[in-house]
Amino acid sequence: LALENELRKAISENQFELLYQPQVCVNTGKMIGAEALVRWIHPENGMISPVLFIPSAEQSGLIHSLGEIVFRTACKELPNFKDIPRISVNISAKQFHAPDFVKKIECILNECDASPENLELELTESAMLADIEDTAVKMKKFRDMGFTFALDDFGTGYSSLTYLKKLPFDVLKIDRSFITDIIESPEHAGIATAVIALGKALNLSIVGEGVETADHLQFLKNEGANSAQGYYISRPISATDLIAWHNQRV
Ligand code: G
Ligand code: G
Ligand code: MN
Ligand code: NA
Repeated sequence: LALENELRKAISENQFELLYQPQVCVNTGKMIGAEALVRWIHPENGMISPVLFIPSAEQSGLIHSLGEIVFRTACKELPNFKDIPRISVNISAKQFHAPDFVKKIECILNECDASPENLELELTESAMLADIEDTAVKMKKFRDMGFTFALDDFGTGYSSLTYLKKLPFDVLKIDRSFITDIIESPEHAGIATAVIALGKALNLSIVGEGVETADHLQFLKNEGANSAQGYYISRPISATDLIAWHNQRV
């Protein structure tokens, strides 16, 4: 409850900042996009990771206003990223299923004069589990507006193939837990290979997450994945650093 109250205050004072983690094409090394990752800049405790406050935000319902802050911040920073093909924003299940979610997003786009063409929404499997019909209807609305969709953390949830077939995703993100061990574990490598093949069969673009070594990157390239994200490429960085990083690559 102490955390919840602090979080409430943080939301009213907007103590949040977005970092961006670049994603690159495995073949050319060119930047294809970046994922926005929220950080709480606490006045006394400094930077706090979302793993420490997103669960509390979800439980308390504060995720709705926190999610709005995140999306608004990304929209406001978008004009600075004009040469970056796409910025992905994480959306929690609870946030996505709120009855007024589509309307809220439309309002923020208007307010910021932002266009969804370069925006991608990242959903996890838990988001679909809640209500596949609601998910399908909302995804359609967002796609008509110009958003694309990524399925995040693939392999860690229920990984139902029904979701993949029924829901219009553009990108499949292989969870980093599978990438971490590919060199040491033939089983993990096998899973990663199978997931890449599955995604390709469904015409999805495959992003490997948690790429920490040259071997990880080479593996993804050999297996036909499209892009990579991870510390080997770059840690999550500030908006200013992201622009510099992008300019230095092209
Ligand atoms: O970047 P990092 O280690 O800090 O992220 C930890 C977790 O928090 C990841 O699972 C990531 O998807 C999640 N996360 C990061 N930013 C956001 C956000 O803006 N909204 C939501 N719902 N989750 C986020
Ligand atoms: O669940 P999601 O994929 O949104 O989470 C992204 C999280 O993974 C963030 O917390 C980010 O900081 C973290 N991350 C990004 N790249 C790497 C990596 O190469 N290794 C590890 N261990 N974590 C990473
Ligand atoms: Mn993500
Ligand atoms: Na992930």
